[in-house]
Amino acid sequence: MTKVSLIVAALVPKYGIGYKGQLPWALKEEMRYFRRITTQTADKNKKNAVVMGRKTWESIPERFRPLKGRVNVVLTRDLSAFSSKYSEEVAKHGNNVKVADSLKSALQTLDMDTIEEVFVIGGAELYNDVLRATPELVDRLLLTEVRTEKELEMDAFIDVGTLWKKQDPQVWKSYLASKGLENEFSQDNHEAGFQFSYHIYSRC
Ligand code: FOL
Repeated sequence: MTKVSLIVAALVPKYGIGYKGQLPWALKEEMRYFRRITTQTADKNKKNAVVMGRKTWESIPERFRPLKGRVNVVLTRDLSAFSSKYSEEVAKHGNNVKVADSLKSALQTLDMDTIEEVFVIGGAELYNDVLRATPELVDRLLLTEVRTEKELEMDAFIDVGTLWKKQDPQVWKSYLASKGLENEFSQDNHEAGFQFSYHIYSRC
């Protein structure tokens, strides 16, 4: 079965990722990293896919939805409710939006001859389900560690567990280089009262 990369930005040490259905911050450079990493391919004839839960789809501003240049797969338990609610968006973007009721069926839906990398992009329910139930489907975690002095309210957390080990910065650098993104991003970033750094975790 196709493997996936999980990409997430989380506030350490509690791994908070969201509040009231939205990201707890607006970090332009971090969002650029998300967009570039999930869009860029080594093979120009292929696209990447982003798999997300229904609430994450709804959290993305309409003007950015579906995420462009990527095949979007939305997971929902109620396929017909989603299809009727978003029929226009889905019709307009035909091939770029797919709906599935589980990660496994999402992966079966994708034509992997034309897809380079599949990213799981959240939210908390999907991340935690995948990490608990099918960690073997996950090749790597692309985890942005976010730090701040601010008192932030959070109501969504990821449970990384003990199965994952942070790799040396070299591993992150070679992953970026494999996409032609070397030197585009620095490890140590500061924006709007937040500090953030990019990491790759692999299974122990
Ligand atoms: N992973 C990381 N590292 N950072 C994130 O912010 C993140 N966010 C999600 C999943 N994984 C993440 C889910 N939330 C957009 C909005 C919310 C969102 C994911 C994507 C979005 O609008 N993206 C546009 C870029 C918008 C812009 O340039 O401001 C895109 O094209 O990717």
